[in-house]
Amino acid sequence: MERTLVLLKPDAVQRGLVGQIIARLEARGLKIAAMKLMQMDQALAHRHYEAHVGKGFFPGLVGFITSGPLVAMVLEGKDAVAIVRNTMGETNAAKAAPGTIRGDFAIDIGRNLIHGSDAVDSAKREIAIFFRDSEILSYSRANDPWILES
Ligand code: IDP
Ligand code: MG
Repeated sequence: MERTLVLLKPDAVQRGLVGQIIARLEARGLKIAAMKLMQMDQALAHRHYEAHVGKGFFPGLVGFITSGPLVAMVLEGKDAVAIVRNTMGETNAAKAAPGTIRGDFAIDIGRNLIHGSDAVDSAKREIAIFFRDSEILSYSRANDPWILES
């Protein structure tokens, strides 16, 4: 089953939105395969956001993402990467559709609450940055057949 990395960024923790955001992702049918509260340091931030090194917003992004605790999760499900992305909404929270996490809870591109991997390959790379294999659990839930046909 497909897996993706989700980060509930420091603004989500500070604003007390962690529970509401996880509730939306769980309600969608995604399964929590791994989860922890942690604080990113500079090295981890550079590794995770390596595609953005050198961009104008990069120093601000690193300052923000390392500024306090965040929740890191691996979510699992059919098309988990795309499902998380469309549940999150657009990167620029000001343009995110109502009904999405960013569209309902955020207004600024630099305070957009949540990260979700943008492709299966990047999900694999990002999950390995945050979690050891032994921290990622495979299990079935009693209601799985009511969420996925197969
Ligand atoms: P994503 O989080 O929707 O995948 P990316 O383009 O990968 O968006 O950018 C990573 C993060 O960098 C964004 O979530 C946002 O926090 C920040 N970011 C991206 N573009 C800008 C910008 O133009 N100004 C400020 N922050 C930005
Ligand atoms: Mg991205």
